[in-house]
Amino acid sequence: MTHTLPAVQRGLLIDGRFEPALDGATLESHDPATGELLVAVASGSAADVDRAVKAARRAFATWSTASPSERGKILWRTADLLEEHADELALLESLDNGKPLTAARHVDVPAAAEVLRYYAGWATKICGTTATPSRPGPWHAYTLRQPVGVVGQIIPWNLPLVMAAWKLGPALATGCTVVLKPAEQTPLTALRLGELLLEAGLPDGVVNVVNGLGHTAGAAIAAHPDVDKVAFTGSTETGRLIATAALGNFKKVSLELGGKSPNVVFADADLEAATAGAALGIFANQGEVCTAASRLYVQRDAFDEVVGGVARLADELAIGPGTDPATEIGPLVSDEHMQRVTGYIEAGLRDGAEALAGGGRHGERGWFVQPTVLVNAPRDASVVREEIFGPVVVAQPFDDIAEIAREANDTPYGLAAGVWTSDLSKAHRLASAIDAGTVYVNTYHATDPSLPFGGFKQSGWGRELGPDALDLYTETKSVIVQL
Ligand code: TXE
Repeated sequence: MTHTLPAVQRGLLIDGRFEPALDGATLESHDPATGELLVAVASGSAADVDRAVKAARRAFATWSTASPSERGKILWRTADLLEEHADELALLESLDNGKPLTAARHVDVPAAAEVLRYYAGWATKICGTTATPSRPGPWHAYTLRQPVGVVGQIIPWNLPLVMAAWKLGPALATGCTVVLKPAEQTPLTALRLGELLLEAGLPDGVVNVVNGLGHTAGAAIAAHPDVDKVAFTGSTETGRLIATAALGNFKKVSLELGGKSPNVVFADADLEAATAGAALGIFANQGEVCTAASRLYVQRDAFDEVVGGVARLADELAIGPGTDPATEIGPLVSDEHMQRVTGYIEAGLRDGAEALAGGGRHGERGWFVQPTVLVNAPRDASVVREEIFGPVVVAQPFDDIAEIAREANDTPYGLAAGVWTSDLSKAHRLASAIDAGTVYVNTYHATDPSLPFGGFKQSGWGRELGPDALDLYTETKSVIVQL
C-alpha cells in the first residue's frame, strides 16, 4: 500500500507566517524505506535565524506577561489538536523518519500530546518562595520565577515530534518564546506542529520554526547574542560545540546527549520478561534512542538463555517500510546513518566479536540494518565503548554485583540503565550505584512527563520533563523590601 505525503507547509515559520529562506535555500526530506525524495522545505541561514530571534524577542514582551491560564489553555488545545490530527502526524513522522507507522501513531503522537498537557497544568503553578530573613530588621523578602527569555531549541531526528513537545512544553508554560530548529533529516512534523500551535491560538512569533543545517542554522542559534538560553538534544560532540558557542553571551545551556546504557540481568530475574525487555531496550525505534540498552550484561548462569532469546527475538522482528502495518523495525533515518551503524558492526566483527543475530545491512534498497546481537567483543572495542544509535546490542556475562556496578559505570556516558532481578535489595543497591539519570527496574524505556530525564557525566546538563524542566526555563529573582 502506498501512502501519499500529507500536505505540509514548506516555509520557515517566522512571526506567524511561513516564508521561504532569505537566500531561497532548501533541504530535502527522503523516505528512508526507498531513499526517494519526499519533499524539499526551506532551509534557514544565519540571517533567517536572526529574523526569527527578532520575532521571538518582540513576542516575548506579550507572551511573558500573558495570563498563565491562557498559556496553559493554548498548550492544552495544541495537545487536543495533535490527537485530532494523529493519523496525519503519524504518517508524516513515519515517512520522514522511517519508524513504523503504528509506533508513530500509538507511541510518538500520544506521548507528545501528553507532555504538552503536563506542562499546560504547570503554567498556573509556577511560583517563588517567601524567605524568612536571617538578619533582624523590618524587611520582607521573596523570590519570583520569571521566564528566561528567548530560547533556542535544537532537536534531533529520532523522535522529532516528541522532542519538539519536550522542549516547547516547559518553555511555553513558563512564558519563554522560542526559535526551534528541527534536524535536517526530519523537518516535517515540526512544520505541522507550528501550524497547529497557531490554530490553537498561540500569538505570532512565540514559536518560530527554522529548519536548516546544523553547522549553519544550528550554530547561528547557539552563537546568537540575543538568545538567552539554548536547549539541545543530540550527539555529545555537537553538544560540546553548542556549549562552547553559548559562552559568547553566557546563554543558559541544557544538553541531553548520547548514551551507552547498561542493561543488567541477574539470574534470579523473570528471565522471559528480562529477555523481552532486553530486546525492546535495544530494538525499539530501530535502536535510534538515546537511552537504548546497548550494553547487555547477563549473570553467567543465565547468559545463554537470555542472550540466545534476544537473538531469536531479533531474528523474528519484521523488517520493512514504516508504512507497512506488519513492520516492527523500520529503516534507519539516512544513508549516512546506516553507513555509520554498519561501519560499527563491521569494526566489531573485525575486533573479534561474533554475531548471534544480524550482522549487517538488510536488503539493498532503503536504509535498513538487521537487528544485531554481538557477543565475545573485547572490552575496548568501539562497539562496546561508543554510542552506535542503531539496532545493535553487545552482550557480556558477569559474575557478581560489585563487578557489575563497576562495569556498568565504565563509560563516559550516564543516561539510563536497566536492572532485572527478583531481589529488591539488589535492585535498589544497583539503582543507587549506577551513574545514570534514569534506572529502570524490571522494565525498560518507560518514561513519563512527570519524571525528570537527563544524564550524568557526558550525557548532558540539566533535566528535562517533570518540574525540573521549569528550572531550565526560569530565572529566580530575589526581591528585598525595606519596610
Ligand atoms: O547528531 P547531531 P547527528 C548521536 C547518535 C548519532 C550521532 C550523530 O550517536 O549517531 O549523534 O547524529 C544540530 N551547532 N545522536 O549528526 O549533529 C543538527 O542539525 C548547532 C544522539 O544527526 O547532534 C540537529 O538538529 N546545532 C541523539 C541536531 O543538532 C547543530 C540524537 C542533532 O544533530 C550543529 C541524535 C552545530 N554545530 C543523534 N551540528 C540523542 N541523544 O538522542 C548539528 N546540529
